[in-house]
Amino acid sequence: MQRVRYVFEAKQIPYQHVEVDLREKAKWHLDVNGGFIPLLETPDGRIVYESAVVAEFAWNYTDKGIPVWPHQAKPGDLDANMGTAAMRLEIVKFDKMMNDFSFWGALLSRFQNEEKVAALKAGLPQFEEFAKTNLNGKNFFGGDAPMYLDFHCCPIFERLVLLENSPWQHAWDALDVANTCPTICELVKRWREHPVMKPIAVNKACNDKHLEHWLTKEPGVKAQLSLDYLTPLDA
Ligand SMILES: N[C@@H](CCC(=O)N[C@@H](CS)C(=O)NCC(=O)O)C(=O)O
Repeated sequence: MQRVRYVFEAKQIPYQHVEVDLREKAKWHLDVNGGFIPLLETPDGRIVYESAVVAEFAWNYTDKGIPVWPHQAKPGDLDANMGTAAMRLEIVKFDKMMNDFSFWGALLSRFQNEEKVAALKAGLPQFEEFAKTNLNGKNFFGGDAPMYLDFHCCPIFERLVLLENSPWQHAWDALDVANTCPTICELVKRWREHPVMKPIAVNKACNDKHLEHWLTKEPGVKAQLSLDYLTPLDA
């Protein structure tokens, strides 16, 4: 969800950001895609969903903003196109690691399933190595500016880093994120401070409320994102 917002900002596409309460899904939303976000609706009412599809829509829609793939800055250039292909392969590698090390499984267990947490903890050095290799001494995977590999990975890394001083501090401690993933922590800091991301970066207070609410659920039951998290912050 967050990934799509970051890409829309980076491509300077004007959009209306609409928050929905996933605890009280509207019928139209359930009918469209079972009530999942993100979802993009054009002014004339056409809808696409699935974050990967909506992100692809954004980078194809306009040349404005940040070029998110190496070839976009240099169409027809062999090296630049190979750069895009290499970046796509890194995304495949990252997704495989997410799967192999049970990232979502551990998160959905609120980092309380010992087996899943252990699997993720064992994989974290590989995520760190992945980050180091792809940064290659630069600020972002894309070099001086973020590119799609950053958009793909940083929203995930952000979830890890936001565990610090959160209601899920147990996860931050169990995974030993600070010591195992210093490169990732630094990358997330730069990402959240980047002028394009900063205004829309995940709000830590809202995220904490979500994590806190999640702890009130039965184990294995996911807390739905709610507008309640926003209300006290606006007040
Ligand atoms: N594959 C979908 C997954 C989207 C997804 O799971 N979104 C969550 C919020 S981050 C959601 O809508 N959850 C509602 C639900 O679980 O009913 C995508 O990438 O767009």
